[in-house]
Amino acid sequence: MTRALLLIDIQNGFCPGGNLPVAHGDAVVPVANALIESGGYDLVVASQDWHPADHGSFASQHPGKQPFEMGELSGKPQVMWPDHCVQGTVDAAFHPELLTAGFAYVQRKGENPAVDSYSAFRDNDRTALTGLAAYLKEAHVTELDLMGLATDYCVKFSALDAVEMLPGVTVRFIEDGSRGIDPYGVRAAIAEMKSAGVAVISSRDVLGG
Ligand code: VGL
Ligand code: ZN
Repeated sequence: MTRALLLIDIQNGFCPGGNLPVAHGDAVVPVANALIESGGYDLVVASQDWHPADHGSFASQHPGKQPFEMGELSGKPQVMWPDHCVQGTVDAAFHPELLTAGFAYVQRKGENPAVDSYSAFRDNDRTALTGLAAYLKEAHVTELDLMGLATDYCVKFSALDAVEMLPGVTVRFIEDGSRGIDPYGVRAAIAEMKSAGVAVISSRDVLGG
């Protein structure tokens, strides 16, 4: 059995003070750190939203569009986001208190300006793969727990892709280690993950006590 922890987008941009803040996004940091230090995982990997400054998911690239409105990107419906997690900026850096030193692998995503990439495994158009599935297969991961930001976007799409792209791997979503953008979206995302075969667990299930 090889257990991996996948930390999704625990970056300044999604924490209070960031450009696309998730309510209480920083509350996931102590949960991640406790899990990292628990010894419960053979490896810890992370994803990082990593956009060029002119990324097509940014409302700023679409004249007349406001953040959080629906728009289009490459002919497909796309939420217009505030500029966020621009490559090399503080907004794109991991939260400063996150224990990153032991990360075995970091998967950056969202670098193609013409397509968004919520999932850490592939672009939203489901054609371009990141290297994450190949990495986890190579490492013979059999149990994958994931958590982070945001539950209703990048965590959900990563969990669904993990089930689909890593056959035979047990995928679990750590609910208290995640926060979402929209409360209704979070509930729907959890239901969707469950029906896809993702187990919903608490960090206590890993830490004990
Ligand atoms: C995310 C919206 C845009 C996320 C990333 O990490 O959930 N959401 N980019
Ligand atoms: Zn993004």
